Amino acid sequence: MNNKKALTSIIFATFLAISFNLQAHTSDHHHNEKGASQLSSGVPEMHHTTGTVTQVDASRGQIIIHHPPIESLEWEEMTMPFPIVDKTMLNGIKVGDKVKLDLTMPDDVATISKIEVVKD
Ligand SMILES: [Cu+2]
Repeated sequence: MNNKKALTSIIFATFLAISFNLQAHTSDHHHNEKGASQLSSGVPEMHHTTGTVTQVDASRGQIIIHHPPIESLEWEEMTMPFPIVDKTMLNGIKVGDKVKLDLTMPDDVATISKIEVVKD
C-alpha cells in the first residue's frame, strides 16, 4: 500500500467533511428568513453579539467564532465561520479571545463590520 496516497485520501476526506459541515450550517441560517425581513428602508440591518474565537487566519480573512444566541436574528448558540468586511481587522485577534461583533447582512450573510476584543 502506498502510504502517501493513503494519507492524501484521509486529508481529502477530512476536508470534504469540514466543507459539508460549514455548508449545512450556512443553509441553516438561510432557512431562517425572520432576521432578514426586518430590513427597513435606507438603514442597513445591523446585529450585535459577543463570542469566543475558535479559529483565525488573518492573512486569508477567515474567522470562526462560537457565539451565544442572537435574538435579533433568532439564531441559536453555535460555532460558525464569519466573512469579514476588512480582513486587516483580524490582525492581533487570537484563538480564545472574547470578542464583540457588529454584523451586517449583505445577501443575508452575517458579515463582520466591526470586531473588538473584550477583556473579562
Ligand atoms: Cu451562527
